[in-house]
Amino acid sequence: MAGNLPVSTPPDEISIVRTIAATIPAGSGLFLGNSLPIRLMDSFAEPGGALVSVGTNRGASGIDGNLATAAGFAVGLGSAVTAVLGDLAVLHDLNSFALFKKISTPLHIVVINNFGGGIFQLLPIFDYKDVFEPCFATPHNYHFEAIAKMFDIAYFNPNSLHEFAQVYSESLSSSSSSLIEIRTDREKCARLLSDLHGKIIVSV
Ligand SMILES: Cc1ncc(C[n+]2csc(CCOP(=O)(O)OP(=O)(O)O)c2C)c(N)n1
Ligand SMILES: [Mg+2]
Repeated sequence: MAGNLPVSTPPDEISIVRTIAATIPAGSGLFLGNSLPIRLMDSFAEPGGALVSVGTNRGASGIDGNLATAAGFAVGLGSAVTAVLGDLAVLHDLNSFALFKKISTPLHIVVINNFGGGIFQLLPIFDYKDVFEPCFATPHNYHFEAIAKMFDIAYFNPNSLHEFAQVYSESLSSSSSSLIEIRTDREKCARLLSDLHGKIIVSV
């Protein structure tokens, strides 16, 4: 599932996308939100997985309209879609959850909630904590359970990679949409990425 990469509890973001890549069924759709989700999937999904249709939307600015696009992607595809999105991208498009009851194909939304913009930790500004947190990470304390309840969507909050794999597989077998929120530690993700990059040996 997560290959030889370190697996932690709560799950790290790399292992989450690798689990999705290893589990998603052939013929379904994979919608990748902007920021880290699309980059982590591109960098770390193991090759040789099921053949799926992949959708994205660069957006007007980037993280806008990702949920609405995932819903349109599912309608166009006519089959179940797994959408992997960051918390800020989901917060930016909350009203689009209203679409999910209106479409006949299920959408399984996996929200990687690292409580802010994790991608910015890959920039040199990360070293300047006083400006980094308020101006770049834009942290928050929001969870998504009440949103799922408001829009009548099944909600899951797995705490380990094992639990996530189980919940995700169960959701895939359901004909209803689901919202799976995984709370992660964005500093840990940044450290993990930096460790992995440090281990890459380029030979020419
Ligand atoms: C509409 C819009 N607002 C702001 C930005 C700037 N921006 C780019 S990535 C990002 C952070 C996204 O956070 P999240 O969706 O939680 O993903 P993460 O970086 O944590 O993976 C922001 C705010 C943008 N691209 N589009
Ligand atoms: Mg985030």
